[in-house]
Amino acid sequence: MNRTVRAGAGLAVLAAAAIGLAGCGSGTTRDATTKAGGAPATNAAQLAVTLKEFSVETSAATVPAGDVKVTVQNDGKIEHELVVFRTDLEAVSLPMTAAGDRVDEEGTGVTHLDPEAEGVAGGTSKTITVALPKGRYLFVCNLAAHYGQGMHAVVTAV
Ligand SMILES: [Cu+2]
Repeated sequence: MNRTVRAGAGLAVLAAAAIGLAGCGSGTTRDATTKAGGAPATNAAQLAVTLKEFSVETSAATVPAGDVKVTVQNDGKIEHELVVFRTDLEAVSLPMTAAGDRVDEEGTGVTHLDPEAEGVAGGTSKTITVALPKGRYLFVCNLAAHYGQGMHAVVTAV
């Protein structure tokens, strides 16, 4: 008897949570729709990044500071990714992990930014929007050994 009562109460709680989540979700969607018609979408600068074995090319070396919509196109045959670091270090001098095959995303002299464009398969693209305050950034593919083989580019936000 007690078990039945508890199970019933549990279901009621779950149902309430589900309703709460649904309500929350639709409210968020409405907000997002409203905002999409406003300033953020039109204000975001655009940058095209092309990845391949083994290079990172950007459509511009300089972007306006602020939100930047980055379209990451993988023109290579293998998977790549795009990771953005704020840094004043030379393009080939980023701190490396102990294994020595990747940039240490927590390393000294670099600040790792989110989001990343991860797991971009050959021949596909992903789009991310990154907030870039005025400063110097390195766009890197941080899959094992890819940075070391030349997958990096400098972008300056002004
Ligand atoms: Cu790569």
